[in-house]
Amino acid sequence: MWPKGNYCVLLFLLRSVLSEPGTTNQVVLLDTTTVLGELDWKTYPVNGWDAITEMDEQNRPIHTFQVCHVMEPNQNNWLRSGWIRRQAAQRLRFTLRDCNSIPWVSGTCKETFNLFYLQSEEPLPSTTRFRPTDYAKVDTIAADESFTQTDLGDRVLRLNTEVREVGPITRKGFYLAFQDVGACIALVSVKKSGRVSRHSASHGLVVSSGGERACVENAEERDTPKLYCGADGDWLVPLGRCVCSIGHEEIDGHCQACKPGFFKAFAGNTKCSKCPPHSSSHDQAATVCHCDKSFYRALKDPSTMACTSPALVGVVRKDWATENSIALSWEQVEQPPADIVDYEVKYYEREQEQLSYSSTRTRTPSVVVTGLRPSTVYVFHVRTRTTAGFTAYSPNFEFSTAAEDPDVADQGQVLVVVTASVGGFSLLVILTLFLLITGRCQGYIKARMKSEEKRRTRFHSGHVPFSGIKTYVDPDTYEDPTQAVEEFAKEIDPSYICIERVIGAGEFGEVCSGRLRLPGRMDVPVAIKTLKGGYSEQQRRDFLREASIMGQFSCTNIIRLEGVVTNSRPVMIVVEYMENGALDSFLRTRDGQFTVLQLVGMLRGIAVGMTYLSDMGYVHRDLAARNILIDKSLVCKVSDFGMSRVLEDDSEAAYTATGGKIPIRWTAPEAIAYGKFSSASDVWSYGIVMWEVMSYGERPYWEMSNQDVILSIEEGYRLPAPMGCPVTLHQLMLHCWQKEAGQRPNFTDVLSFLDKLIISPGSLLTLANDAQSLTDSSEDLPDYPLFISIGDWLDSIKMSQYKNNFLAAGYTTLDSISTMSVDDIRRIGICLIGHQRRIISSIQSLRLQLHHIQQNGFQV
Ligand code: ACK
Repeated sequence: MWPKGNYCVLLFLLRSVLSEPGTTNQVVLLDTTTVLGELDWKTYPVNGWDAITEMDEQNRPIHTFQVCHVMEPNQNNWLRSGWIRRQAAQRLRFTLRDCNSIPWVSGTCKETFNLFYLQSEEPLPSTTRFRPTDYAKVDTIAADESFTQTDLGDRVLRLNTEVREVGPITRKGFYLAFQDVGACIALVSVKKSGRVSRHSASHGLVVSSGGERACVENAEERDTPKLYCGADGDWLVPLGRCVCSIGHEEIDGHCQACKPGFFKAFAGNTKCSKCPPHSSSHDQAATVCHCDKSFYRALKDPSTMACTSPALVGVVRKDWATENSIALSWEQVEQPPADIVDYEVKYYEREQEQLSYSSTRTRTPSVVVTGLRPSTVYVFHVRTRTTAGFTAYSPNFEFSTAAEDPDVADQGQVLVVVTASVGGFSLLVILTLFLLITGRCQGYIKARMKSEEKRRTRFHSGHVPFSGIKTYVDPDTYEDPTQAVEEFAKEIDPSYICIERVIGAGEFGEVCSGRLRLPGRMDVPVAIKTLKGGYSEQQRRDFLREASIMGQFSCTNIIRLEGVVTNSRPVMIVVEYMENGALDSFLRTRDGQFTVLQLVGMLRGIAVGMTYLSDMGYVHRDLAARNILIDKSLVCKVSDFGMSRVLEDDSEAAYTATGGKIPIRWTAPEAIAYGKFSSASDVWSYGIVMWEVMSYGERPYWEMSNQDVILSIEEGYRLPAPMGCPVTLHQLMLHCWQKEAGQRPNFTDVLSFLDKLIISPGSLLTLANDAQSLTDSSEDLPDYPLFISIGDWLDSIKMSQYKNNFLAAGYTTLDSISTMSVDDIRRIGICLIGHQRRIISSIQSLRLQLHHIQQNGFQV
């Protein structure tokens, strides 16, 4: 139970309402304000959610359920409803306390909860065991608005309303289950809405006369009927809507012409945009801004793009090509209007039609582009960066790579053959996939580069061209950061983005899921990060900074940027959608459900992404499982780039003595002490991510304080192997946690080590010795004063139900349990693997703390 007045409580009121067909009457089926007895709701574990009766603002009693375990990490508390007869839709109303308003819970507090359901023909017998895996996820629910204590202090219930459709329900009824993973939520009611009622939505911009409906002047009809839920929980079906035509924007229900100096190139509910630099519009209702004299825009450039001074580049020639690379050169301009800084070469596979492109920079008018596919036509275009800005792109030039040379054995193929003989078919498939994936991260595979180089010498001895490996360009080096966004991120017309639902909350605004519908392309599921209103210019820059970083990367294990919306409100960053969300919470809800090989596969993906980043010269600084996203095929991708400089967004980041904000548990000692961030410090963090993955999302160093973590690391302690972790993986972790940065492996080493493990999975069979594996050279534990009892300890880790198991087996003191192994834990009758894991982790933490106390004395 938490101190009164410090947290919001969770109020739960079940009120079921049925909409009668064709009417707006609602029939109250169940109202907890009138129910005196217990509701048929169950909690798992028993001490997760509490049933409590509260008074509402009119002093009426409400049966409530409460949960707010925001101080402890790794929450997994379930609340299951009674059996609900089948209906069409469920409506949820709740309040959600924001984590920012609870300062000491950084890292543990969440702002979402998960909604699940289970279908059945009839209510399940009361003896049925609750198994989370039986339940299908409906959604992660996040608040549109979160409230602080002050908001709640006035006793007026301010509510968020969320509507979710459950199903399709094919059985007679279902249960709802609410999974709390560490939030402070107040659910106030759940309603059932039974029927779909059809309304024709009048969406503004509509005139009616004699029953006829039409769009206002300069508006046009969009016949994309879309199902959405109205505020009363019923389904509304708009029959069409009107949007302002090109050159017009909506003002007070009318479509008015864009003013001179502004333009609007697409029909839609967006505002007219200011003309891009070096262009202007002199008339009203401009659909495009024309380039000023002596400035040009390439034919295919979008109308949102600035006009630039004339292209400085003439013809681009192909000097030579191998199966994986193409060498290009072009004429240096004789009299550039400003000093040339460098050239940018953009390229993509012709068949891909610019779905994704890569780019590279060179200071000389030549380049060797590597990492290409054999017998493939690529489209290249080049532009020059001068001290006065970029020129326009050259026209497109198409060149093909050479056909594959059958004499030169491909290393990847050799590897696959070896794998097939070693590990059988499934491993072959896994490895082949890995190799394919790896091959798609252009410009970084060292092995390929070597054989590539050999061939290059054969074709072109004596010439030492620019390497062609992309390097990361820090957006902060741009005088005008908007230029970096323009350069690295595609502007998307907001009418192509269909936002479907809120999936979470970021530092700058909500994160939503939706679809990107580019004309002539298949729909792409996307995640949309929004910048909430009222932002300052600095916040807008910080927000978009992430896009200008992400847009430079092209690797299967790095989250892909689809584009940005900067010319209208809200400002958005659109990225690929990752069905399973953040890796840490995903693993926490799937405790013990993957094979070691699957976990290693996840780690390998992260290592591929990090190898790519380090080869690009990019240091992440905040590598942690919470910043890895995982998709439905369990492919892991590195994300969260915006905060590589300032870690304001990361709830784990703490202020250091030097004023920086650092996620202590994940950060290498030299980075904490002197701010010395490097790829080697990223490798340290990678070791921590390995530990998080192998322990299914356990919190590194458990409940130790940041200060104790720093001291323990300084004294040479390292995290012990998680339960069930192969000893080889723990050794790799320890290698990543070498005190001297120079002695740590680099990401290429990590990757090849993991590959070796995958090729010979036998090496994964030897498990580290569970509770005994502290990595210092320590010795027998001394006699400790007993600070707390076994009961207190079990309460603190929410395992109170096992008190009797410990006592009956003779474990009465803390030091008596400190040497227990997982076998001991099983022997005293603790069978659930998640519980064994939690207890063993805590014992390891205790050992670490006890040892620390032995060395430093006990400080109150
Ligand atoms: O664990 P989650 O569901 O995964 O909750 C967080 C939330 O948004 C706030 O960051 C989710 N999220 C962020 N980016 C994506 C993405 N590209 N695809 C799917 N979910 C995402 C994240």
